[in-house]
Amino acid sequence: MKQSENRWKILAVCLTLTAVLGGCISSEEETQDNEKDMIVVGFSEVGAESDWRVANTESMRNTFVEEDGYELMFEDAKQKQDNQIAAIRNYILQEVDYIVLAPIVETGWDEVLLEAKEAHIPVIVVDRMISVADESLYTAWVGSDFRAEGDMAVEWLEEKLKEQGRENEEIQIVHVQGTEGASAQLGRTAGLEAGLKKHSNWKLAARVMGEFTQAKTYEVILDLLEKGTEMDVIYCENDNSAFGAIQALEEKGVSCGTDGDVMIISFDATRAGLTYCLEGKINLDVECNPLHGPRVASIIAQLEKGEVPDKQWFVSETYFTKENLSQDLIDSREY
Ligand code: GYE
Repeated sequence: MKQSENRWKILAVCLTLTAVLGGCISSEEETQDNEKDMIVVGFSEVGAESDWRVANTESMRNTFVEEDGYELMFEDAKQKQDNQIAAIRNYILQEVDYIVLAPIVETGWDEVLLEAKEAHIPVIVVDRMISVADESLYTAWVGSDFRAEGDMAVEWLEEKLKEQGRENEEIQIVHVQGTEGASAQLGRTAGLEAGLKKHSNWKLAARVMGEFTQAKTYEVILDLLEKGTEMDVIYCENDNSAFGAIQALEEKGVSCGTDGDVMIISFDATRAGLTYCLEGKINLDVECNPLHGPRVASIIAQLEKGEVPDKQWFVSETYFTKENLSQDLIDSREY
């Protein structure tokens, strides 16, 4: 090979190497830039106790996707506050950009949220509320007005009993409570309490813990039926509780719903709940919207722009009975 040819070959190799290395460096820079641009969200979810919860988790997972510039870290707390506290501490260590907390109960958050505040990580609370001495420990909250939901149910019952000419009759109410200390339990319970206070003929036949699950409610209602507890109404604090109550009633041959002996009041209005409602097994299903993903994303978008989001954002809701439902409506709903 001639010397000049050799020189060209060496030059060509050098140029190729430079291009490849240059490419490597620039793609590494790009990756770093991408990582920098990604918004990292650490979400601590309550668990998977109900259809509502599953829809809530899906809403978060579908919103905080890579294509939209998010990295989502997800922890299922399996109904234990200690797990949520550990998850938050982990998110702080990982230096996430935002912490999203769906708290199991309202109290017990001050210490860990102070740690998040000291790490300058905004905390967005979803669904249930928190009760903290210093409101600056969280940036914003979005969820439902659970007391208003309870009031809606009570107003409906008042009207229904009037319509049936039973407004002065003694009405035996079984109250199935959700997870103790959760806002959804506290608000819905407060609504019923007010109804019981207002109507001296409304009697609390029993108050039992259903923990927002079908299995637990089935168990406690079965037990009440076996004891011979009288019941005209079962006030279930969510759809899955209503499913458990209906399961127990059916097993014992007690009819319920629009043409039955026991009225079923429920909350959530998930597709499964509304299907029971359309079938006439649930008399009333008060809506509780779990689709918080896009709402949290819009709070984050505001924060990214340096804006101050509203401290509290109540989602507006309605209620369903067999009369205002159709299969088309159920099919058109997202959860
Ligand atoms: O009603 C229930 C879920 O906090 C609003 O939690 C939520 C409640 C919902 O397990 O189904």
